[in-house]
Amino acid sequence: MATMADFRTSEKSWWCPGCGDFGVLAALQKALVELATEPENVALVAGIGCSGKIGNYINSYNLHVVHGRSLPAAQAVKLANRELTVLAAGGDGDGFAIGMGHYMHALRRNVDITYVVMDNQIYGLTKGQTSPTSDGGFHTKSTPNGNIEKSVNQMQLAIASGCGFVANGLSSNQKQLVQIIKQAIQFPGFALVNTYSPCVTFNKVNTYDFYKSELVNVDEDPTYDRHDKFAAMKMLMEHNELVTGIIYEDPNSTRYEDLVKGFKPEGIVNQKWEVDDETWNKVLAQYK
Ligand SMILES: Cc1ncc(C[n+]2csc(CCOP(=O)(O)OP(=O)(O)O)c2C)c(N)n1
Ligand code: SF4
Ligand SMILES: [Mg+2]
Repeated sequence: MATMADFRTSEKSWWCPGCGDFGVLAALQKALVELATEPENVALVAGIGCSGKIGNYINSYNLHVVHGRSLPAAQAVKLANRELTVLAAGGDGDGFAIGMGHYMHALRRNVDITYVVMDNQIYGLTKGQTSPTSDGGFHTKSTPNGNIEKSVNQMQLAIASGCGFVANGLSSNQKQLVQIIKQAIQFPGFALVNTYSPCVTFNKVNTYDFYKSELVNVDEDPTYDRHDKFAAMKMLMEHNELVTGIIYEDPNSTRYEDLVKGFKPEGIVNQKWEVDDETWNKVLAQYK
């Protein structure tokens, strides 16, 4: 059985000391170990950003794609080989600025992948610009007079768009984040694991201390019903998305894969071709 060491690489880390992404990486590796997953059965598709470098540090299949395109690539990988555990990962800019169009449609499509977002409410890699999840009034190089745009509420958006698993973790709360990621991977359909993953270099407002004092943990509330969509939306709206835990889970999720007529249970890579040479050559001839 694979250990934590099996999921590590020898790549030197790019991340600043104290970056929240270290915690997300460790939780992801631990979740994969605890689920008895082997590195050769995992495919991680990462976008561009400090967060997108996570794929360099996990020993698995790793696709580092163009900015904002982790979701289309990850869905394609899953449809081609459904035996793989497919993860997509990236930052708030990657997912909710340039990648927003793909986010919306992946949510409602419900292919069985897990999307791990490292939300630091800023563009870290490009040295500190306002992102779609930055708070109003936030001062950065790109908004020197304070952010005047409203922020994206990615978890409410996910629920409203039909996503069946919506969770949020804090990168420093390993115990909770490992549990969340494990359940997300086991969920039959698209699972959003948002994380607050502080950028210690460029965001001096949304710090570890800020999140620790502001976050409400639904996992600690025995009266909270994660299957109640209205309660989930209310919770997120009331607390301005500063909520951790498994916020919404659809007990009746049906995967995209299960609805495609004629879609075979085994991945394309393991299917036998049922086309004879003559037919195949005729098809090819059309493209000459
Ligand atoms: C098409 C394209 N546009 C812009 C960029 C520049 N760029 C690289 S990363 C990034 C934003 C990163 O922010 P985020 O996704 O929040 O990741 P973080 O670095 O904060 O983890 C931008 C705008 C790019 N690489 N490609
Ligand atoms: S710049 Fe921010 S997000 Fe990027 S590695 Fe450093 S602390 Fe992390
Ligand atoms: Mg960011």
